[in-house]
Amino acid sequence: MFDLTGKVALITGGTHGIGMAIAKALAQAGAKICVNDLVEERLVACKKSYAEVSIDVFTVVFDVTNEEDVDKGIGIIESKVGPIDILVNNAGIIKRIPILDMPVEDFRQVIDIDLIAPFIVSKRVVPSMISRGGGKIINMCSMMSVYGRNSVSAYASAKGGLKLLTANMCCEWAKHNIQANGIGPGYIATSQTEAIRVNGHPFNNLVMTRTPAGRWGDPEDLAGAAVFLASAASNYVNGHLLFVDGGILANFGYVAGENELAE
Ligand code: NAP
Ligand code: GCO
Repeated sequence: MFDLTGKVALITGGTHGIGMAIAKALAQAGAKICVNDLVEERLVACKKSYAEVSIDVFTVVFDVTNEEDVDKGIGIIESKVGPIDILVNNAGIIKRIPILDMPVEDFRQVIDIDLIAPFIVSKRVVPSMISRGGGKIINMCSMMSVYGRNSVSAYASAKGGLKLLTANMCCEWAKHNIQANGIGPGYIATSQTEAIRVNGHPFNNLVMTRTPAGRWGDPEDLAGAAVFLASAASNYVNGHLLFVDGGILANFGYVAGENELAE
């Protein structure tokens, strides 16, 4: 039930980080992998990394926020590889700026990429899924789909919206045997979190103490959840947000030493 042989998967922004880890996992389960990026050079560079694990990745340049670009890019995939069975809306950015200091253009850019782009790409891919009897959509949500924190208002607004866009995809497309679910990673060691992960950074200390697993997540920690939500194993799972977070959302406070909080 976890076999993806014969399936075509598009992972947006899959040239590194979480997207690449998920793409490699879907490939290991049998899927043919397609990734896009904004920049050709990054696609050329990622091919080498995929080839190191014997994955012949199909790459295409398009901006997920541009409807025309998306239409062309998906058209290239459909003609060169085949219709998309699994769509992972992974591409995303974050801007950590307090509300009062944040230019509206910055807020809008995060919403465009993290929320409106999954709408645009899904809208382009789903008609073919419907005509072929079904498909899988995985939206890359976040802990910030359910929590805010200082300085990430745009990101949390986008990821919160993406959680409910996922629910609406479920409501509208379940009858076509399309399952749309989200993955909510905890704090994962990628370029997105580099700035807050340096040793001694207060946020690094917070993550290390608040996460029961006692570590930052690796992109590969998300692989199993992605294969599950991309496969027949999740055919009755829909509109769900699956957190993969080392237990942080289950933890109200600090995980202090064994007995410090015992009495
Ligand atoms: P990342 O390393 O920054 O990767 C993001 C990818 O999205 C990059 O390949 C980037 O391409 C691509 N991208 C950005 N804007 C794009 C656009 N307009 N068109 C096409 N591609 C675009 O980040 P990550 O940590 O792997 O995150 C991947 C996803 O997981 C994001 O949605 C993020 O919000 C989410 N997430 C991350 C964490 C975490 O702790 N890292 C936790 C929860 C959720 P370029 O490199 O060319 O810019
Ligand atoms: C931040 C982090 C988080 C993580 C992730 C948590 O600045 O708080 O970047 O947003 O990336 O989204 O799920």
